[in-house]
Amino acid sequence: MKTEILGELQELARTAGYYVTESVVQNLDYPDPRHYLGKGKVDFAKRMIEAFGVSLAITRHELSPSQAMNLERLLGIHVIDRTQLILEIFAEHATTKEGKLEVELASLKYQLPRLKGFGRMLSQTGAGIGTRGPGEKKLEIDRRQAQDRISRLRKEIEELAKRREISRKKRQSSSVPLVSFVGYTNVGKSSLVSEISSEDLIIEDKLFATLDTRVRKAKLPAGMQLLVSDTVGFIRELPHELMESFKSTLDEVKYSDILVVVSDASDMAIKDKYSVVDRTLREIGAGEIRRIHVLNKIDLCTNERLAELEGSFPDSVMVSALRSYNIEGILNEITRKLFGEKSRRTLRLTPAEFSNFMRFRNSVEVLSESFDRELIEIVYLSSDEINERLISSICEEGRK
Ligand SMILES: Nc1nc2c(ncn2[C@@H]2O[C@H](COP(=O)(O)OP(=O)(O)OP(=O)(O)O)[C@@H](O)[C@H]2O)c(=O)[nH]1
Ligand SMILES: [Mg+2]
Repeated sequence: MKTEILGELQELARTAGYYVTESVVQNLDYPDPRHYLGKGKVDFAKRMIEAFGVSLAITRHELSPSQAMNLERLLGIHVIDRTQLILEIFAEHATTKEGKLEVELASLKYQLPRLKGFGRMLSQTGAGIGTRGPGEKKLEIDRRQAQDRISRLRKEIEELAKRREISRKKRQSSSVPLVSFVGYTNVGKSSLVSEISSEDLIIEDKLFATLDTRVRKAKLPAGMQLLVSDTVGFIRELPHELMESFKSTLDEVKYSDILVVVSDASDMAIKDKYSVVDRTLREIGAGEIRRIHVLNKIDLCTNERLAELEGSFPDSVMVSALRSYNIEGILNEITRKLFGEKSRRTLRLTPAEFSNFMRFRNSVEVLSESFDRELIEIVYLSSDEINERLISSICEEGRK
């Protein structure tokens, strides 16, 4: 587990554009409260830094302001923690206005308590000048500015979220089902969504290539329309500042009809990562939504590995986005979940309700229509899922 987390940290560093030379592992139950590393490891790290000409150290745990300061002083190079590294990646990858605002907010929330440490350091240097050192003044301005900016960002994000809520409601009242692709970062979600929706997405061998949830149109083999959304990848121990911010972008997920949970079949840590995804889904209120589990990247697996996976994840669809292998397997499973097990139903509708019903004609199978005085009697086949949407849409229209 330890080496795996370290491996992931290296991947994150690589994604942020750093070249990783060395890792220093310390076997302590807790990081040293003052310097993060114990004395022996500090000396060891210093030797590494000199030998390899290292210019940046990244720590696996979040550092307190004083730990960061002390460690920087001891090592003589710039030190950042995993949270800062992830924030850096998010800042670089955010493309939409909302994404950019969310990252800025998360980063200010991270910095705010740390401005105190910074201020203390500055006021110490200015301690001889007067009761209020120049550092302290700077600190107050910094902190006030940061707080102002945070409240302005929150307002702007709220506005954007309202707009998104309106378009989501519009979409919900239409008959087209929404399927969200979710999963650990770098498993191939965007690759699969672009296979299905034939729209090009950002696909990179980097963590968090996708930060913004966007909805695209797709079609099932039987001709039914579908909306698919590609989402930000999950990661263990996502800094809470970011989790808070990205909960709103993940709102889409909560309103999906089906979740396609994607795993990387070639990843030995697949089970741990699946638990992280499962936990995150529950945290964002999407734990109850029906799932299809997809094992992607099977082109990288041996037959033994595939047999083993079949045992551990018996109901999964095995695919390779890279080789366009078995994409139809996902589509068939979506069709079965959405439209399978159809039952015969009868409704008597007013003309207005009937025109609303007709918006669902791609998702149901109409058997007969007959007129009975003012009403239209319609007999049709549909799944429970679609029927529920249909009825609530008709009722909602009726209330307007
Ligand atoms: N070998 C192999 N590589 C794949 C497959 N699918 C995706 N990849 C590669 O995996 C990497 C990540 O793919 P993405 O589609 O960006 O993954 P993602 O889950 O959207 O990643 P994030 O948005 O960063 O969370 C890219 O280098 C892809 O080319 C596959 O089936 N086989
Ligand atoms: Mg992606």
